[in-house]
Amino acid sequence: MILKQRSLAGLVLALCMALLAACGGGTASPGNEYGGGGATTPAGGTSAEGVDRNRLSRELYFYNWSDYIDPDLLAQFEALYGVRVIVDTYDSNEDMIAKLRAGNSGYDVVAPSDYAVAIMAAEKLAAPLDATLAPNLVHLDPDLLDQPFDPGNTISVPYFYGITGIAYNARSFPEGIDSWAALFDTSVIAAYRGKFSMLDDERETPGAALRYLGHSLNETDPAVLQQVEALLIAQKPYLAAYNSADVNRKLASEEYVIAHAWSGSALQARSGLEGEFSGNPDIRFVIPREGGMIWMDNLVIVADSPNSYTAHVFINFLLDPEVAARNAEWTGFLTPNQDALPLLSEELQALYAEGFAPDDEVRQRLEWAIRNEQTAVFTDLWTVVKGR
Ligand code: SPD
Repeated sequence: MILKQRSLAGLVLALCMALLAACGGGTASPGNEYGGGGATTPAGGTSAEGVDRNRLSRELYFYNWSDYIDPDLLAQFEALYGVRVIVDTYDSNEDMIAKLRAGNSGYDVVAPSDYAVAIMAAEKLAAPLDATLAPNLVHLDPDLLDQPFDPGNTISVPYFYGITGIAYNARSFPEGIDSWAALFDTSVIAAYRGKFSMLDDERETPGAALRYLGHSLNETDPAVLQQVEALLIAQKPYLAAYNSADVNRKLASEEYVIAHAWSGSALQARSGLEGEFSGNPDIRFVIPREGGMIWMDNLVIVADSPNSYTAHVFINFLLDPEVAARNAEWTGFLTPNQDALPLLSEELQALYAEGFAPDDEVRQRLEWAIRNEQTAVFTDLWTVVKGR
């Protein structure tokens, strides 16, 4: 697929890494679930780029959202540093945080969304970030740093951002979609009963319902939340599932004709994922006129990570503009790396312009989820809705 094309610079980088691995004379390391095994550890010592190889662990455990890192980058990282990155995946901030709360998770790096960074900070689940170990921070867009959920970026580094709206198949909806009614109005959704999904997410799905009803997605007035609960319960019999895991695949295969989706997942449905599934050229993405969510996922080192130094090196690697651009091409999400933007392919930029990224007009209709004492109520609301 076009999104997986390698730039010339990327090819050169990969060749250099392969050469380094071949000449390193280090120990062989096994592959992981993404492949990429068999690379050799480069010789020890501190490299020219300032990494002290003697402080690197042999493995790093990355707990990440599904379909959210180009597997080739893991192989590149292993070839460069001799560190095998093991990736486990989750599909909601709450699932990830529950694992960390239990303690001894074994994970080194996680990717919480904005409001979830605030939860991790409050519960002391994150390790301090040492900016001197991540010089590539200079490549990030300053407008996306120093956010209210982590002033000064003391524990988090922007990874990707995105928007949440409706992905649909243009052959099923030739007139297009412009309202959340397409997912909530029971007189409308009856026509595609069992062929659509909502995100399995305690902030996203009540948030979409709130915007449909004309409210902020952070509204916590009990009377309004009663309406949200009623709307979501009325919708349930028509849903195929609450699904945050493989909406991309099910839209691409046309098992779903429409879905509540993250922008990058929708773009994956459109373009496919190399080695995983083929894209579907009829997939479109829209932020409904009532508005939707904007969010940012961030790299955070887990408080009890024994591999904090290696975690910093991994984060710094992901912040390299060439690496960040490749990752954005693969995932379809929006990179906060301003020096990666000129490296993005024309094909990806055309898809962004088509609606898979917000323009100035759409940005006016987007809202961030905020975490405070009041919004904690969404956990209870979601438990009630899921239990019905
Ligand atoms: N498949 C990757 C999905 C990343 C989603 N980020 C979470 C946004 C939460 N509002």
